[in-house]
Amino acid sequence: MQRTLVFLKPNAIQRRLVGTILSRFEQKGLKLVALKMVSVTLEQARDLYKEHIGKEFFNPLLDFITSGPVVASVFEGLNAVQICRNLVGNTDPSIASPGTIRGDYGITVRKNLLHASDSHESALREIKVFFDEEEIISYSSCTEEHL
Ligand code: IDP
Ligand code: MG
Repeated sequence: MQRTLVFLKPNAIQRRLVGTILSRFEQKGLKLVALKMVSVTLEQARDLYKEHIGKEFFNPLLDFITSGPVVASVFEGLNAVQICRNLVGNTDPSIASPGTIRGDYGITVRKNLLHASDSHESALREIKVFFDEEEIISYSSCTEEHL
């Protein structure tokens, strides 16, 4: 089983889309194993997005991510990283396919609603930015035999 970080950006919370967005991952069949609402520190934001240090959108991105509460979650399942990226859609919501979360609810790249890890390695690193190991809950779910 693979785990991935799904992180709802401040505008998803402001727009009251938390339940709507998290339900996409649940309905697909992924298992929620960690969840919390937090105010992201500048250090955490920098750590999460360190691959983008130096790009012109880096500082505005940090300003946005630290502008209000966010919701951080970990979903688990076979191929969870790729499945979540598929559900999230293109980075630019204006070209993301309808049916994806960004395609259905977003307009601009900066305010594209959420983050999902882009590889197994990124997921291992990014989950640690927000969660201690004991905050991630292992449990069996009665739906597993039906997926
Ligand atoms: P991803 O979120 O689809 O993985 P990345 O290329 O990793 O996309 O970029 C990280 C985040 O940085 C994006 O989700 C978006 O919020 C922001 N971003 C990326 N490219 C641009 C841009 O060209 N202008 C403004 N913000 C951008
Ligand atoms: Mg990325």
